[in-house]
Parts: sequence; structure tokens; C-alpha cells
Amino acid sequence: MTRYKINNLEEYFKDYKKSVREPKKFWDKIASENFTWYQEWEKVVDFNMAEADIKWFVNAKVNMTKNCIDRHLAKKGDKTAIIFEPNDPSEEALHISYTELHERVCKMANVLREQGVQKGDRVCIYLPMIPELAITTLACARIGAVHSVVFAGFSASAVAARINDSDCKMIITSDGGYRGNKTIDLKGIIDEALADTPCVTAVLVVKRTNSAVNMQEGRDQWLQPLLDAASDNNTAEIMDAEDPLFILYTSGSTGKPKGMVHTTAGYMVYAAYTFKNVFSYEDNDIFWCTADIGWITGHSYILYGPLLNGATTVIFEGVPSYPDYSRFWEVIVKHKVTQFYTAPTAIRALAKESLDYVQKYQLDTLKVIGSVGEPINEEAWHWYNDHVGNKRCPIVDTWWQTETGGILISPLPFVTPTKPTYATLPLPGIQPVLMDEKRNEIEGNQVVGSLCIKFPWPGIARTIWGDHERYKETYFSAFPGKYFTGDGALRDEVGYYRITGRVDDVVIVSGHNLGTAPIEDAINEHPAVAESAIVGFPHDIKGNALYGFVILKETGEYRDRENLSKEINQQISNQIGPIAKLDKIQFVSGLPKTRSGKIMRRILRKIAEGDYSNFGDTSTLLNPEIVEEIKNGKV
Ligand code: 7RM
Repeated sequence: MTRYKINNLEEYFKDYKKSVREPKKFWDKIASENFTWYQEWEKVVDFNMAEADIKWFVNAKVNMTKNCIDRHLAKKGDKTAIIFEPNDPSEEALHISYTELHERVCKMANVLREQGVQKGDRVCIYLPMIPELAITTLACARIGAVHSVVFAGFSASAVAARINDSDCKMIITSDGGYRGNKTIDLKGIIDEALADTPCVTAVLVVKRTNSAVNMQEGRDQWLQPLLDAASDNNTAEIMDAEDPLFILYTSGSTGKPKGMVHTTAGYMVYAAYTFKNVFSYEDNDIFWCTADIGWITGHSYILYGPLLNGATTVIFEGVPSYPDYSRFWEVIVKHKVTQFYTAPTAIRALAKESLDYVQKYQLDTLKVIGSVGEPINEEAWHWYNDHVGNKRCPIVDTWWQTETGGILISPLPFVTPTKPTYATLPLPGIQPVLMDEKRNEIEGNQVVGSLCIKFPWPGIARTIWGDHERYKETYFSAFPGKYFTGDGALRDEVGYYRITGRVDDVVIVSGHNLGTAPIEDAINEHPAVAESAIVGFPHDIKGNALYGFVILKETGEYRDRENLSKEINQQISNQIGPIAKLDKIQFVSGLPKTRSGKIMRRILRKIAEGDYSNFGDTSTLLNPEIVEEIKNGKV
């Protein structure tokens, strides 16, 4: 037997060393001893980093939902799999047992098949955080349809682009969604998106808000009557280890969003193993991750990781500020939550409010608290530790990405001594390295560099949907033979990692990854705009906010800058979503450009941050005089 759960630091070092010395043996044992397979693999891993070609558990046969649900039924049928906590605290919470989840997923799987969805087809899911989001996602996995969950905060044109990119034939949505005191017209957004998506032939609509919606004959159907008529007897599809399980879009620094493709077996093994260890999950624990299932954190640690371990997972429909800022703490007490996993942006927002909100609640069921999505600053770390964990619960600062499928660097609770703002040590199987500008590995401790991973792990994304070249180029070309994360990191004197932030053109606003290029594209479509450049700058609550430098066309129209700023933000909101709106807009006459035409963003970043001390080497600038002008006009 290979140890599945690491219990102390000595075991961690032992397992870590084993996973580096004998990665095949290590993952072979973990996979074979903790999951059910129709057929085991011929080879544990097969890879060529130069070609970005990675396969795990070659030729194994498996079904994800058999592992998430069916295998737990005999012993844990009555155990709660999902606790649904509605937006409105006066609406009753739901407890869905493993048996009920099985029945509902089977029915949904049958509905999908009856509607003509086949293995390999893509299905777009655009739903609020309600049980149907989990159930439809799992139903896709059961029949081998590739789910593409799109966060239900994206605009119509953003959803349309994602639907078209992966040729989804069906979309599952709802009449509407609740978020705090707002009701969002999801079906209306989908109707608008569908004007532009010829590949979609069927729309299934969940009833949530009972709002009046338009149902297009021959295309749109209410889901409930179909479920009522469906059998709960469903045979899961036998999937190959490397069949795609899902596509999840993430912003890139250039061009359109990247549809990251995760495959079945490797993702399954990695999500399960990391969930168990990073959250130190035990049988009667109640796990709550506050992310949305529309992001990778929700995929891996609301849905798959917990269910694979037979856990109880909370699905929360609401927001931290509704009805007031004690909502999170109230839910923790109400459902006796033992592990709580949220984002620094939420922690900072709550830390700004009165301490009474958190101090009125006894959070003594909590054992472990986690952070994810961006670097957690020292102040937020201490607030979280003092007032939520009561200095009793280890904070797991988990570093990972959509592309990595699961957590790569994190303390293990009660195992790894924590250090504020440090993600600490790599999990077994993860070999991080820091690289310098000359592409050499930086050895030793107390060093800073670009963070790469030099050996594949089971959960790594295999490709970008429809564009393997871009996958290779983005992740495997900057540092040949290694996976480049896009993040910078520091390694301290004992080998702990601290992630310092993106080194590319992605800005993380309130935990959402925003590529600057698509936002620039959106702005540039405004008739008055000639060119624009977006950078991030530090923001107390959001972590980062967006600062736009905009060059206007010389026609002299649009003199009302205030109105123009509003229109620009409206344009961004329509094309990408309100999350991508700019906090500051400065109109400039030019942008600092190199001779090859590349905008020197680091200068703009410094100006946006208000740091004029050192712009670094500006010798390649074509128009150095512009820097002074921009500096003087800073908003
Ligand atoms: C899970 C997720 C990935 C980017 C990543 C980092 C940043 C995430 C941390 C973090 C510092 C952390 N996936 N990031 N976690 N930075 N400390 N604990 O967020 O694809 O949406 O974003 O997020 O820059 O590259 S993601």
C-alpha cells in the first residue's frame, strides 16, 4: 500500500522524495489503490515536454461518476453529498444524499442521451450556483459529453464566443439566478448569445426564479418535465483515461480565451489526492469552498475532489455581503463547516467591515481554512488567522491554476508549519523550479525567478481546445522542456515558495483572471478610440484593479471625457462582463512603445501604481518623451 493521507512532516518528506525518484511507481499505487477502474493502464505516464504531449494512465478505462457517486452507495448511500445553501437565508437549505445524487444524475444523463447528446459532444452549462449545476455537470461526465461550464456572470458575447470556440450543441441554463438582492436574467443573456451561435440546437432551461422568459419553439425546453419522464436507470459510459472530461476557459495575455482541456483519469486522481491531503479531509467533515463551479476551483474542490472522497460539500448560491457581512460565518455555524476555502479578495472585503459581524459567531467547528486565487497579503492573512481560524486552524495558502487541474503548492494542515503569505512546499509529484532571464535554473534558496514545473503531474491540462500549437507556445516554449506557469516566485531560506504574481499580461481582479488584450479589443471598438493599453494596479479590496490608458482618434468629437469613460466601461461590460470594467481611465496622446511596436507595459504599470522611482531600461523606446506626459496626467 502507498500512503494516501500524509500525517506528519516526516511522512511528507518521505512521500515527496518517493514521488520525485519514482514518479511512475508513486502514481501507479495511488491510482490503483484508491479508485475503481474498468481496466487499468498499460503505462503510468507517457510524455514529451517539447511537443507538449502528455498522457497519464495510458489505455485505462474509467468513468468519473462511478468514482464520484456509485462506489460510495453501498456504505454511504444515506450520507449527505451536497448541502445546498440558497441565496436567501429564509429559504430552506437542501441536503442531497449520495443515493439521491445518483438518482438525479442518472435521470439527467438519460435526458441528455434522449436529447441526442453523445459521447464526445460538447455541452455548455450556464447556471447559477444551484444543485442542477452540479447535477448537469456530473451527468455530462457520466455519458462522456465534454462539459464547458461558463460562469453565469459572463456577458452574452463572452458566452457566445466560448460556445462557438468549442462547438457546443446544447446549452443548459435557467430562467434566472439570485445573487444578493439582485435577480439576473440568465435566459435573456443566453437568448442574446444564441443569436450568434449556429452550433447550438437545443436549450434546456431550469426553473429557479419563476421569471417570465421567452421559450423558442423547437429549440428551448423546460428541464423538469424531461426529468420527470426519465428513468433513473443509467449505464455510465466507459471512458478512456485520456478522453476529455471538460473544457474550461481562462483568459490569455493575447487574443481569445483559451479552452483548457482536462482529461478523465489524471484529473480524477489528482483532484482526489490533493483534496484529501490539502484539506486533511476526514469522514464526517463538512467542506465548504465559496468559489463558483464556473471556475476551476469549483470544478476541483466543490465538485470532483470532495465527491471522489465521499465527502459532504456545500454549494452556496449567495454572496458574502447579503443579507449582511456575517453571511459566511452564519453558514459555517449553520452547517457545522469544518473546512472553509475562500479567496483573499473576499477576506479583504470582510476585514474592512466591523469585527462584530464575525465575532458574533462561534466558529469552533472549523479545523482548516484555505485561501486561493491570488497572493494573500500579510494583513489579510493575519485577519483570517485571528478572526476566522482563531489562531487554531492552519491556513492553507494554495497555489495552482486552471491549467494545473489541482493544487500544486500548499501547506498540508497539521503537517507543514505555515508562514504568512507563503504557499510553502510542493505537493508530492510536483517539481517546481525557478528560472532566470537567461533560461537557467536558479539553484539554492533565497532566490527569485519565473516559476516552472519540470515534470508532469496527472492533473495538468493536456491542450487548448482546437489549438495545440498555442498550448505548446504558451506553456512549453519560454523555458524548453518545462511547464511555465506565468507566475514569479521567491524561494526562502528553507525552500518555502512565495508566489509574487503574474509575470505576463494577466491581471487578477477580485480573484478573476483577466487578460488585458480582450479588454483592449473591447475598448478599441468604441468609435472614438484609436488605441488603448490596460494594466493592473494594487487595490485594497480587489487585490488588483484595472487602469486604462486610452488614445482618442483625432476627429475632435467626443469632448465629454466623463461620458466617454462611461461608454468605454459599458462597452467592456457588454463584451466581457462587469468584472472587467476599468477603475481608472486616462486619456493620453501616445503610449510608450519599443521600436518593434510592443507597448512597454512595465512603465505603464509603474505609473498606474504611482511609482516613478525607476522605469528601468527605456533605451529601446521609440518615444521616451511620452512617459513624462503620461506621468503628469495620471488620474
Ligand atoms: C486556482 C486559480 C491562476 C493564477 C495563478 C496565480 C494566481 C492562484 C494563488 C495565486 C498566489 C496563491 N486558478 N494564484 N492561487 N497566487 N497565491 N495561493 O486561481 O487559473 O484562475 O488563476 O492565480 O497568479 O497563476 S486560475
